[in-house]
Amino acid sequence: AYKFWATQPVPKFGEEQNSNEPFEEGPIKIQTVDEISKNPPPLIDGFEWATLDLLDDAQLKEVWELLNGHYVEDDEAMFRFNYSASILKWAMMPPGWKKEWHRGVRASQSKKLVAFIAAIPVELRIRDKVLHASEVNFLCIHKKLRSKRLAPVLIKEITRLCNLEGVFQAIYTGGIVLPKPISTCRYYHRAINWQKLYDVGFSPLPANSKPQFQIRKYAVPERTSTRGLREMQKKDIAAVQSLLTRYLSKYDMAATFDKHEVEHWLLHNKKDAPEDQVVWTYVVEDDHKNITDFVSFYCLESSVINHPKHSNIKAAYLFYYATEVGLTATLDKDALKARLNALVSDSLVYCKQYKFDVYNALSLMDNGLFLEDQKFGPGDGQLHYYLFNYRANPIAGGVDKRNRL
Ligand code: YNC
Ligand code: MG
Repeated sequence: AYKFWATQPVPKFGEEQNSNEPFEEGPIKIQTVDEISKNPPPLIDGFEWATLDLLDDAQLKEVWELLNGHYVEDDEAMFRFNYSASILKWAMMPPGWKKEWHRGVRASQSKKLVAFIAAIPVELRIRDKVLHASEVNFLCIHKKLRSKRLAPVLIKEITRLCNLEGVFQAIYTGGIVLPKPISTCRYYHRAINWQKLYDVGFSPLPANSKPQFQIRKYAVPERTSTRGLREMQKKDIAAVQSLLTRYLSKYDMAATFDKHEVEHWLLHNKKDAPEDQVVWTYVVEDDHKNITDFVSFYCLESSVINHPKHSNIKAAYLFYYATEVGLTATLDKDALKARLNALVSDSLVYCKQYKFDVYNALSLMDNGLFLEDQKFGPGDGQLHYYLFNYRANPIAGGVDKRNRL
């Protein structure tokens, strides 16, 4: 098994397990840029490599079409992620993005896009070391070209393109088990429009319950409760960057964010195109005009496959948050739990106002402190986190990492 992955610089199952002592962390294979091939690996006859220019709306649309028809589905093929064009730009074009890292395969004759893979730069801290790494995502092969060993070729090509830029480590996530997860999270879901989620087969009706009980259970308050809560603005970027950086420092693994990245990931939206909003961020400003907390979520719809009444589920994904309450010299866990519950509960009010059907979150960061209280329930989906070319001790809970895929 794992014919391809056995050839790659990733840990194998069963390795490092004869000792409970933590081991020294670091790269598995050391290379330099001049050892890297200047040419892509060969493709089977009839196909050719292409770099996709996402600034060109026509090419962005081609990527959107491929993903819309062929990207990640649930096990029962009822739902498929439906990334909007604006979320694709947001996810693939953060500060430092490279056109070369948006790589596709076209049919040589028709020029139709049939496969894709993307990477973005990320400064990734693992315990006390910061890696100049990439994050690989949006690996997708047209359904008619599956099981032909094209995925390993795409992975080798994105590796080469990262290596050519001096990047030799990567992080990626997936629902499938590969050698070898550094951490595993579970998806949690908080119904907002329970009736619709029930109609499409996403939410079950528990035995002994009735639809009206479920609808009542998931009712959301009309108004938020945290004093000083307001939409994040440009003037908040420095304060939010400082707060986020201090908050993330308590986790074993987290991306590091400079001010440009904070602006991109939390304040991406264009005022003139509210319908394209991808991320919502709210800050708490105290009486002295200090930013003491923030919470954010992003929008990712899923297509409902073959349903007579509904074609889309509008899902909000809990994204980054931070609070000064979690940063006191002696941590008051009850106070932190109360504060995070208040922030997430208020973000749920906004999710409802913006007509989201469901609020999703992962079992990472401090989410264990509020998931149950906020009526998030565990889903079937797991998300495994992987590092490429870096040996690291397992990370228990509290991985930062965007709640995605
Ligand atoms: C996967 N998701 O195990 P072995 S997540 C990694 N991630 O290899 P074939 C995967 N590897 O087991 P198919 C993978 N899925 O023999 C499969 N594989 O060693 C491995 N689905 O290739 C698999 N998107 O071409 C096996 O398979 C080999 O035709 C089989 O294509 C797979 O974006 C896929 O779920 C997933 O479009 C493309 O099923 C296709 O089935 C598809 O015969 C729907 O491939 C969409 C979907 C995946 C979402 C994601 C993260 C990708 C990470 C890739 C690894 C990056 C490594 C770091 C590189 C940069 C390094 C630097 C620096
Ligand atoms: Mg294939």
